[in-house]
Amino acid sequence: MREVHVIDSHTEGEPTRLVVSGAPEPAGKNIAKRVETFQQLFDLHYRPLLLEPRAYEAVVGAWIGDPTEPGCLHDLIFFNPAGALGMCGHGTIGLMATLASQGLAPGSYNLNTPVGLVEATLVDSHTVQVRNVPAYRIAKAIPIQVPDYGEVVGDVAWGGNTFFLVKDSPIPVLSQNIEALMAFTKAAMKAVNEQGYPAINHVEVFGPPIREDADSKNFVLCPGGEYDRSPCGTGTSAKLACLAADGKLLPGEPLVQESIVGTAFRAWYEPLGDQVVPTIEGRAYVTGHTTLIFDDDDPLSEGIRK
Ligand code: PYC
Repeated sequence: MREVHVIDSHTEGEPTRLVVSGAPEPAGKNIAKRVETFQQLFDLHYRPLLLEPRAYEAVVGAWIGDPTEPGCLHDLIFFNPAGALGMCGHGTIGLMATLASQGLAPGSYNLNTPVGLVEATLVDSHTVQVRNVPAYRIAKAIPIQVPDYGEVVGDVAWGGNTFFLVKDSPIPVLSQNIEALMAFTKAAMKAVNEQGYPAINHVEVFGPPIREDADSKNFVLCPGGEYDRSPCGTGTSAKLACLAADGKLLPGEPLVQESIVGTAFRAWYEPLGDQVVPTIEGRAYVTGHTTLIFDDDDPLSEGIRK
């Protein structure tokens, strides 16, 4: 029997599961090597932590280890049921709030992720600002033919993961439309991957906000086939890059991005040549300390595979 200890949190509604002990360490002398080892361990040791019956597919996992870069608090690998992620904004906020609950003092800390260093500032025990890796637009207003929906136009941008940001959603971005938004964004993901952009692993659509303090409401489809309950930190970073490239948002000007469940991130950017350095602010709360049990006799110890 194996036991894995995790601490769960949610960031503006989106869950993060931090692995505390019981899973083998992804060894490596740098973060790229660690990701290679992680991919070998993923199917047996990390994927089951996110699947039913021990979790559900919206959960994002976080592994932390000793830093292989000087000046960093930790090496950090995020993963969802499809594999390792480049970066995860809500997950970084969840991680920092979890570490705060374990005694980490307010302040700024560097974290070494597979896509570069990010700086996370613990403002108080729940509020975290993440200064992300530089974000940039890759392509503007590309037309994609989406079966059953027709032509859809969107930007392609990097914000720590690669996003297709759809301009006019054929489905209104409202919580009562989640099923229809799932169907549309899955079709758009398949179409955009097949029509020249295989690296895109998130699709983001926008609509008018419902909250009075927000500028926009979004819905984000993630690689595991689930949607982000938070406004998505890397997706908000990709959006900042597009707004900056279009001259629609000035450096330092705040953007309040509402999520599909009505929570929000505040975000702004600093210019860096033709890229931007985004900062995302949100709140996270610890929801549980759990010991997951993997009984040798359990036919579902690897989780329910779809
Ligand atoms: O907040 O960057 C994010 C994120 C990516 C996938 C789920 N959340």
